[in-house]
Amino acid sequence: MTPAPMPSQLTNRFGAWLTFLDAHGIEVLSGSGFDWIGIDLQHGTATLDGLPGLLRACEINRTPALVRTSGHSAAEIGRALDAGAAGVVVPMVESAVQAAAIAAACAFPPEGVRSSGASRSAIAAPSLLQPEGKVLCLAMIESAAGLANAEEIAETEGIDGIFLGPYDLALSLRASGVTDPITLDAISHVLAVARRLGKLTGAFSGSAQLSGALRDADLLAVDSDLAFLRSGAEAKLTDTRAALSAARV
Ligand code: 3PY
Ligand code: MG
Repeated sequence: MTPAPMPSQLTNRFGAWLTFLDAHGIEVLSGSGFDWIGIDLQHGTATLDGLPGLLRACEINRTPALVRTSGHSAAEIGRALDAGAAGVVVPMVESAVQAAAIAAACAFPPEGVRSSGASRSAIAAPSLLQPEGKVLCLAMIESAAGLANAEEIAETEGIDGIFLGPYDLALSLRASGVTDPITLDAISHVLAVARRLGKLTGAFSGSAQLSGALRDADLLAVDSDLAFLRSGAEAKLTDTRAALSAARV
C-alpha cells in the first residue's frame, strides 16, 4: 500500500476550497498564495465533468488540487484521480469497512481496485503534494459515528490522513456550532488520534476562531470561494462608502 507522506512535508499548508464551477475563479484563487486547492464535488456547483478544466487552471499556477468527492463511489474516486487530482477527500467516513473501501478505490491492484485506463492523470502536471506522483486518500470524519470510530478509520491501511468536517460534526454532535467546546473537544481528539498513528491531518475551517484550534493541522482549508468573494465584495463596498462619506465632509 502507498506509504503515507511524512506529516512534516505538509505542515501549515493553507488551502482554498472551491465550490464554483468556474475555471477563471479557480485560476485566480490558485494564484493567490494558497498551497493547495480543494475542489468540492459534494456541495456547490463544481461537477465531475468540469473537473479537468478546474484542475488545468490549478496547474497553471502549479498548485496541487484535492477533490472532495460527493460520496464513497469507487467510480467517482477513480474518475477524480484520473482527471489529475493530487488526491481525494471522501466525506462522511464512519467505519473501518468504509475506510478500507475508499482506500482500495484509490490504489491500483494488487493493493486496491482502481482501474487503469487512458486518462488525463498521465499528462497532468506532477503533484506537488506527494513525491513520485502518489495520490492522497483522506477520509473525512464529520459525524458522531466517525468520531466514535476515529482510531479504526485512521489506522486503516491506505488511508493517508483524516480530514475533519467541523460543520457536519457540530450538527451530528448536536453542538451549538463549530466553536462549541463539544465540537472543539471532538476535533482535538481526532487530530490527536491521527497524529499518534502517523497520519496526515486536515480540516475545513471558515472561521478565524476555529483556525486557532486547527493550527497544527497539516492541511487547513481557510475558507471557500463563496466566502472569499462575499467578504472581499463587502469589504470593498464598506471602504468605498467610508471614503465617499469622508470626501463629503
Ligand atoms: C464540514 O465542515 O462538514 C465540511 O464538510 C466542510 O467542507
Ligand atoms: Mg461536511
